[in-house]
Amino acid sequence: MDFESSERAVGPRSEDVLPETATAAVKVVIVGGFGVGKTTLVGSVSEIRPLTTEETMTQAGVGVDDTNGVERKTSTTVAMDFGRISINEELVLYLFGTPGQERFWFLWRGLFEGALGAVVLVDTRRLEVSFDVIGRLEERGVPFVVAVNSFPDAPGYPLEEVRGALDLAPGVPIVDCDARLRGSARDVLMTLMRYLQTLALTTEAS
Ligand SMILES: Nc1nc2c(ncn2[C@@H]2O[C@H](COP(=O)(O)OP(=O)(O)O)[C@@H](O)[C@H]2O)c(=O)[nH]1
Ligand SMILES: [Mg+2]
Repeated sequence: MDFESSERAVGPRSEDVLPETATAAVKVVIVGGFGVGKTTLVGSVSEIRPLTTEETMTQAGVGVDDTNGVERKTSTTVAMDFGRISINEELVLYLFGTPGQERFWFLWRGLFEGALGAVVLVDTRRLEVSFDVIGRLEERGVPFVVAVNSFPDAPGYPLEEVRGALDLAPGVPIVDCDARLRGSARDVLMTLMRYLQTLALTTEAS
């Protein structure tokens, strides 16, 4: 194999290369309880091969990770997901998905450094998982939007009911999504970007 072809074999794919027009990069964190679809969401919107540290659940996780309602789930993200999406020619989002299990909370240290905002993914079958996650974002003052991931056997509560159950502040956007669909996952990120813009304008005005 000559040098050139081996170079090509290990080099970046064209879609992995950041366009030269990109001038603004924003860090966004995707959080939520176990099995709410974080890895799925990052995977469906990312234009680079998402980096994921999915691992088959081992005995260590048995009885620790709550698999109620997610019985078919046999893998779990042990560290994090990473992906990238260009919103337009200038703006690029870097997505960091992080596990919601309490035993991984040490990973949260530093994770929100430089993060402009977060998406909290929720599953209506297990809303309680999201309480702590939301509380932690509020403590840190990280703006977030809530995305309700629709699972077929999940009760379809009206969004306003979910908002009430999660005790969200009135301005916090809440939307439905299907994390498996690129368009839907992208809409969630657009909702976050619009919300961040509104917050920035409000701060400027005051
Ligand atoms: N029906 C449905 N299944 C989903 C959706 N999002 C994720 N899943 C499935 O739910 C399981 C957990 O998703 P995963 O992304 O691994 O969750 P994570 O632990 O938050 O990273 C996987 O088997 C996914 O295929 C969704 O929007 N609808
Ligand atoms: Mg995951």
